Amino acid sequence: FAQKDYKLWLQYDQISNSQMAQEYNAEIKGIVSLGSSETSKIALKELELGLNNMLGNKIAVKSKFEGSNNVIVGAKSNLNSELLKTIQDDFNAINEEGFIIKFISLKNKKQIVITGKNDIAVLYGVYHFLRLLQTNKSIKNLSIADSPKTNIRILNHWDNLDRTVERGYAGFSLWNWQKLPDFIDQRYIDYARVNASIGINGTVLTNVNANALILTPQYLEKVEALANVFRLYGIKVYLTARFSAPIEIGGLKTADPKDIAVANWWKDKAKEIYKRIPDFGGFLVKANSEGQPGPQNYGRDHVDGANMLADAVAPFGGVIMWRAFVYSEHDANDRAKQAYAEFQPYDGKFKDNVIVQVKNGAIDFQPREPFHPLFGAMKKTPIMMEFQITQEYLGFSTHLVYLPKLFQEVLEADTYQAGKGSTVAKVVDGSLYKNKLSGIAGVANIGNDLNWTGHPFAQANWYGFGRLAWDPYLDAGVIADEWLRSTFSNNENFIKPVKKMMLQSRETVVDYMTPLGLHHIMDTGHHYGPGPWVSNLSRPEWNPTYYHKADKNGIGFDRSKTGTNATAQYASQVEKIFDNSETCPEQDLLWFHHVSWDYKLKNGQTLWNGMALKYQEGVNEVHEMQNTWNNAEKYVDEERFKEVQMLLGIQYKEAKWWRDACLLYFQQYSGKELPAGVEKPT
Ligand code: GCW
Repeated sequence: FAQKDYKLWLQYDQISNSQMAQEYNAEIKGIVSLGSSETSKIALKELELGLNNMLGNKIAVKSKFEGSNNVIVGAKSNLNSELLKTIQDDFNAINEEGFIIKFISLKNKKQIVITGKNDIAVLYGVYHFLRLLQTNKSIKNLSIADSPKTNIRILNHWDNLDRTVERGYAGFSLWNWQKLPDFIDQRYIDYARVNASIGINGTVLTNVNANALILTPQYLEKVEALANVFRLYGIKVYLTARFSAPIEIGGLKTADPKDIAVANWWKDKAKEIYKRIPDFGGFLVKANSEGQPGPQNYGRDHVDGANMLADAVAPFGGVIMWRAFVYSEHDANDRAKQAYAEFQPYDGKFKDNVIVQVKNGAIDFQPREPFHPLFGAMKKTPIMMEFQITQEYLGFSTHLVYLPKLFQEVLEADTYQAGKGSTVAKVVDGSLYKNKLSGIAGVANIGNDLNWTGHPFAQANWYGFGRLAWDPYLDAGVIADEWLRSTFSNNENFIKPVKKMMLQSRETVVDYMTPLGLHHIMDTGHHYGPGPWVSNLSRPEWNPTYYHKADKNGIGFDRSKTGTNATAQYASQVEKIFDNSETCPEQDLLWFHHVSWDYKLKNGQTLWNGMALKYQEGVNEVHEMQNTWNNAEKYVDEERFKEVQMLLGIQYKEAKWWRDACLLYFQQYSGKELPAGVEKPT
């Protein structure tokens, strides 16, 4: 029934382009698998499945290299000396997780080798090879050496033990704690497989708003069962550590990180976990943030807390991912400044196996935020990226928004922290300051919905996240192209318009929700739909009015020198640009400046008119998305076509809702008429 939806980007449809089918059939005659591990078997099975389906005939699996044009799959240690000789040098071009795909000549016969330094790397190579076919790329004379640029490529599941998912819009958690450890749902295997196909190598199973129970033996036994499945696909399991766990499940009176009994409790806990899961990845910690317990409850700081946990996992090679998502209602002057103010001074103080996890922007996963000032500003501390794949502030799994565009914008941003070219990508892949640890995390948008992500196009955000975690320099357009071809069709008449729609979709959501640097004006709590008027929440910085600051004079948050001076947290070159409303990119204008309703925009419009026109543009663009999709009907199976069509219908309705609600509300302050071209609210 939901076959197509469920298979995500691993459809392996038969190649319909006859020229390519001919090439592949000529180039691929057999498979020789050299390894014998479980992971090798998985790689072989995948290759058989993919090739048989795509080529439409059964490819011979041989035990020897008989004949030519075999796909020879195996890790370096499995290659015989003759084969190894032909490819030896290529190994210098890859790291531990990298792969080689290469046509070689062996005894005067042409063969295709897929290899790497271990079986997981080979598996990555197999998926890459299959992707080339899925996307109809020529494989003639292939010679590829590719390695992931980051160490930790990880999903953060905000999954609770009762299977609800915080900010999850695709059903319940995949982890069926009640049936684990003995019942291994096929879904766990499929999940691992799909993640391996895009190079994801870690998963945090539990919500950062953590429940300490996960660390009890009853649950660790279940975690172990999942780890046993995921390991074969190169995926390490991590858990969130609730800072007060020593009290809640350990019977101690305190969780003070300087208390010896507390430190020992964590050491014992780590030992217990590693006994079950020798390759356990480590802990992700949200401490002293939004009411979560942390070291500050005991007069200690983030360094004390992180280092104490780091010591516990260090003997086993574990890491601590310590989140910098902190802000306090006691310093409500500017929430955007707080993480930097608190964490930057800790630079150089964390143990080697601590990596600080920073959200892409300083507020919270908005449709657009300028990059977080902490990137590049901690020169002696590895910083990892936290993207949100689930669309908490971007219309849940209901609106079509292609997020790799957002991710790419942030990764390409130049922090100037070590001179021109100090991009965020170079910070997170560790190359800027030569960090040993590097990583990219994505808050997962996955649940037990039949299609995994709720919206069929939200699958592209999972896919794109994985591809960018592997290589933060990839282009969002290339990724969209790959995804569309692997997921739907290689027909150019489909690809061209639908890719264009995807690439535009992020700007579209910005236009109809938060144009020109507006942010956090979603309705409160759930963050769905407009709520710029909300002003009665207990914490001032939770109120949308705190962020837009609309009044008779104008609108926007003055974060320049005349305001909160948040701009000073950036390198001077960036600070200068953001600080002046004339040089500040218009897309961030109201993020950094409070400007009058008559302020002149670059296109000559007044701010009020320009803003109204942007809202209208967003609505128009969604309408265009509907047209594009309707024209794509003949290239798509009925089920997915209808789903997307209905969802776009909702998106259109809600884009208008956003436009009308925001303009009517802001109009009370601007006191101005809507310009020509903007539909009057009904
Ligand atoms: O985005 C906000 C969410 C919270 C979340 C928090 C965080 C897990 O609204 O639901 O809590 O950020 O990232 O810790």
